[in-house]
Amino acid sequence: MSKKILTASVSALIVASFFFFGTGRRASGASGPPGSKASLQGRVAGILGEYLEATGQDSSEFAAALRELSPKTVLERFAPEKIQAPEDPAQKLQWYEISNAEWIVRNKIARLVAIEDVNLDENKVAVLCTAREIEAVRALQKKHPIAISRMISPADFPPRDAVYHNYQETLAFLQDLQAANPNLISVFSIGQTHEKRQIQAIRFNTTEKGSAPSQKPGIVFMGTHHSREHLSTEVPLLLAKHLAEAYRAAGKDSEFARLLEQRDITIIPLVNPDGSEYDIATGSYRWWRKNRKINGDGNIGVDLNRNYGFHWGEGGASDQTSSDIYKGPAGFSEPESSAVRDFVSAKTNVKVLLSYHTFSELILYPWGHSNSPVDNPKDRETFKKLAETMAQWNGYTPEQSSDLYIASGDTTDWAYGEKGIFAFTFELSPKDMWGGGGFYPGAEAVAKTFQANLKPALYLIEVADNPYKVLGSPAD
Ligand code: 0X9
Ligand code: ZN
Repeated sequence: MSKKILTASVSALIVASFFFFGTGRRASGASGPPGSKASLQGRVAGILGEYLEATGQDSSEFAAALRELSPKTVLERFAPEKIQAPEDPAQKLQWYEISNAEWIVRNKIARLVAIEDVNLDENKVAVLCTAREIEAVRALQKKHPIAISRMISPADFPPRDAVYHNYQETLAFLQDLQAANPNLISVFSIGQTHEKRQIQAIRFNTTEKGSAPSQKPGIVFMGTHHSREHLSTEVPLLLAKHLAEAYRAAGKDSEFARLLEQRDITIIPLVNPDGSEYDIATGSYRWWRKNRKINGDGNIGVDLNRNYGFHWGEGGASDQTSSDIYKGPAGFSEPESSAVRDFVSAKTNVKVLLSYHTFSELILYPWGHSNSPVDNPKDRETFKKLAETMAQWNGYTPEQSSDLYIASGDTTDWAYGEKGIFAFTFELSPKDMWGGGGFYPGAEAVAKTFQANLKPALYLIEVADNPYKVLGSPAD
């Protein structure tokens, strides 16, 4: 077996394994009572079998090696979080609202717990503390007429990952950028999710704002189709910040200012806010992948990267609502994928698109639903050239999506197949589970991964006027 195939197979198996471990409900190939060793082995074998069948790859040697791993080893390698000790309830932080908190009493509270927010008009504060700490605050009631009530915790990342942005923080981040750069930036919603959250977009265009059409060459960056891939929100957020700051810092006649003045750039950092909030809502990650569609049979969620309506429902997508790769009842059945479709369809100036995912350190280009390369030889060469150039900077592996595994209904097949857009999927860091943290690579991954991927993003912005120029020949 060549190293290339082994690499692709390992990546695919890791991802397939997460489908199972992420929900504990992927049933294919299961045998034995749920949770038993036989059941686990059966499911691992089932997932592998499905993958090998879908890709038609001859990986019997690799399959045999994997089947020899004990379920415990599989858990340790692929899902270490699942075997960590449960959290100590005494340490669990909870939000409380304390009213009648005048200045004097606020100072007494501040000596006992962390005051996170103060509402001066209503004389109330929000605190985040343990049950024991709030009892100490309660003792102040002997002298002061304060009232204490529990608040529903806003979904948030565990403290060690506080650098990541939840839904509210993402909106605030974008709005702050707009407020500081009104000539360059506009922020608007491209649609609403099942749970009525906004799918927010930030646009960099020195002349057109909001959803107004533009003649300038367009490019779209997106993040977090998959809930647990939070790093894929952070990288586009930092890209937005970088563009704003670099534009302000650049002289009026600088090359960078001129580039931004001639482009129409949209960044949609959080395509699946319902899923991503659900993933962090308990304070421990839930390994959630899909959106939060109520399927009506007790199973929740559609895989948004199987729901785009181009070759929808072919290989590598499931019709089982319980599956982590459930394709949905129809192509574009979901508000999130439909919002992206409508937004991109309206922007006929878009030539390039990049959808960030995690993880495996790959640069993927169409097709993903088929092993055949794209028909048009010039497009094929352009995809390859763009991917290989970007790979020099981030060190990722450039390849056709189907080399990873066949999957239909993804964003990039639709964008290229229906709209002729040069569309890429980046699988960001880490490269694998061993040492990298998988879907949850920690705070230190954010700046590093952004830095590694800045040049590729700027390059795509630069070539968006005519991607064929990378071939050194005139446009069609
Ligand atoms: O399976 C996916 O949707 C992507 N991988 S992830 O681990 N982020 O879930 C890869 C999509 C690449 N596209 C195809 N292989 N068609
Ligand atoms: Zn993904």
